[in-house]
Amino acid sequence: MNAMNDLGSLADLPTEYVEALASHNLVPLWPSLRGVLPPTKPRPNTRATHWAYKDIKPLLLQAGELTPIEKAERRVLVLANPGHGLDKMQASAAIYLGMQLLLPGEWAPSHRHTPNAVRMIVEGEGAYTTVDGEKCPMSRGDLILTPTGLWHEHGHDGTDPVVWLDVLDLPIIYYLETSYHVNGDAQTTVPGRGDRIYAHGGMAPTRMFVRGSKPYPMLRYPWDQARAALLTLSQDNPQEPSVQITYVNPETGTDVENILGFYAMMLRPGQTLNMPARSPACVFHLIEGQADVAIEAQKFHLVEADTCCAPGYTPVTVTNRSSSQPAFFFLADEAPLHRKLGVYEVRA
Ligand code: GTQ
Repeated sequence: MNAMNDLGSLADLPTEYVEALASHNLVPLWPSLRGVLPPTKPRPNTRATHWAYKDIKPLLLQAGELTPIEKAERRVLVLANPGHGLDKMQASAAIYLGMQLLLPGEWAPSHRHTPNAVRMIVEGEGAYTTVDGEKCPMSRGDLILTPTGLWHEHGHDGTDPVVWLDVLDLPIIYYLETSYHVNGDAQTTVPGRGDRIYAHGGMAPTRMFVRGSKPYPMLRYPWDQARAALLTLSQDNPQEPSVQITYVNPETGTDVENILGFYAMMLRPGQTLNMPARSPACVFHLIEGQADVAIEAQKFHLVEADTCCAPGYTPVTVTNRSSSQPAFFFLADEAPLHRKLGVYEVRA
């Protein structure tokens, strides 16, 4: 016999008893036991959700007219998952997504905070982020890190609006009651760029006695190099269905940040890829091409600059709608966190 017996509910108990418990800050477990430990798999609040760039962009440009940068510090529209409630500003349990606009001549002042962030550049040229004194130019598809505790500010010397996708681990840092920021003065730019030093695969600078003095030696991952790596990977492994790279720390080979993982994925022309159910929630942002993302009963039609998210423990099928051109995604997930916590799972 399966031991899935019905458990008692709160209504089974005398009101005076429940009130007596509450007056001593006590709660009976059994009415909530199945809720906190559901059978066989979690019941995520995270819902499969699609944010179309064509819907975001006009509203973001309107924010540029309505709210000067001085009144916003960061002019961002948050991509909020309705399953968590929009006010929670969460895409998933651990992932925050925001679309940020910087207009020519604007400056988003220097600050640092405990959550880790990355930027995926969506549109526009001429902006830069200065991280830990390193001035990182922003171009479409580039990935720029602002890891925990590092000073960062955004500026724009170009002529057209620049938009990027912010991905932060803010929800989990906030939940842990460890989220705060510090404002600072404009940074002095220091010479030397990690993306130049580590531009040649498999070669890291030799330092006398100590390797790698910086915990985050590379802050900018240019899209042209990621794209070229994917095309080579595809050509050299024609039988391999998954064409994906992980953004790694070039000194250690580990994920670039501690909590969220970041990847670029290519689908060959016409390809359909079945991704197994895994415990982490995952975000898909289409950099180039046109693709469908099917998550359980939902099927999203993505065009360039669109973003969607899938809850964990859910298989996802991605299809390149073009029969002649590859499609390129940027992915973000919670895998590093799940691995560190020992809860990472793949279900065949
Ligand atoms: O650009 O530093 O979307 O601090 C949220 C918080 C962006 C940023 C966000 C931030 C930033």
